[in-house]
Amino acid sequence: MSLEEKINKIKEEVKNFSLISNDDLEKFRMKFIVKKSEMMELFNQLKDLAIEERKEAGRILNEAKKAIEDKYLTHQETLSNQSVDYTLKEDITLPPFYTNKGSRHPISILKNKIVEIFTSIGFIIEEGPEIEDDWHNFSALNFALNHPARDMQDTFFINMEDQLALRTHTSSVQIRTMQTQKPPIRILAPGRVYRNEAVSARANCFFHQIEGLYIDENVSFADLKQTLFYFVKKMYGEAVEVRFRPSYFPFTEPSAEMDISCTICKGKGCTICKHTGWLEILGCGMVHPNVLKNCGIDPEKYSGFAFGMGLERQSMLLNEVNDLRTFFENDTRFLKQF
Ligand code: 2NL
Repeated sequence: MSLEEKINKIKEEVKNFSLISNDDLEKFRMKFIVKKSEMMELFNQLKDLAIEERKEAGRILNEAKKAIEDKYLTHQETLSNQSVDYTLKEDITLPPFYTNKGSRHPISILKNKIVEIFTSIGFIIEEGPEIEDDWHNFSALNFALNHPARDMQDTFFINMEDQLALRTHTSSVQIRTMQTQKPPIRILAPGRVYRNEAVSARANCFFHQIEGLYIDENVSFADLKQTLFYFVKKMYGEAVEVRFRPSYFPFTEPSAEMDISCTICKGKGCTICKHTGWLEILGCGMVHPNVLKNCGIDPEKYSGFAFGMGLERQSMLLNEVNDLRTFFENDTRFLKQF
């Protein structure tokens, strides 16, 4: 085949090559444009021709090369314009549809922080049923038979025959854990609890608690204090001060309430701390020997500490919320501030 015939053959191929996609464009480039392509190889053959033929053949070859490049560039441009459609179909001057983005509930935020601090020092999360029997909620915890918390006025009973009630604290979770696990036990029990109370700015018929329990050999009140010191410093900052006041719970002996220096006025006195400089944040104590016995743990061998705190109270102090009911109304104008 003469050079001229070869060129004509290529011209025919170029003409019939359909360039629909970017893929086609690349195949076209490989076949006709790159240095090693069939087309470009023809330029090497010019040197085999006689001088007078070489001039004419060179002209035809360059013409073909130009046509190839033109076809390539034209289709490249068309294809690149096709890939994105910039024409506006909507009226962009209209206001957008309003959407309400969800956010974490302030009680969940606080719970997650507390869980994070205690799990980082080896406590494990435990959960249990919200409907409890009398034994797990009261008897095992050393409540006297005539204790007022057992009254209908204070507790929501569901079934009087079986003495089933909505749990009034998450202590029942710890009772269940002590019955089924051997010490050492280090657990944290977060959850919702229920009390038969008139709803007001300071009280609700349900709220959220986190209780903690640590049982092992030789656990002392010093361990209790150090663990809770660690917790409040992580939670409220290194500068926070702590004090313990003697208290009473049926399930701990001795019992104490723990205060921190007021986070708002730094202990100087303000309306939040009622000018005392202190905020009460939790109750605690050494687990009563009767409670250990009730759960099958030998109080001669083991001892432990426990603590409990209400989340709504702490969240109110931290965020200067003055009505507890706002936590349960699910008004997004309130919730999205956290
Ligand atoms: C408070 C006080 C407290 C406990 C909870 C507890 C649990 C078991 C045994 C002994 Cl199984 N104690 N829990 C102990 C002391 C205080 O809560 O003011 N809560 C809101």
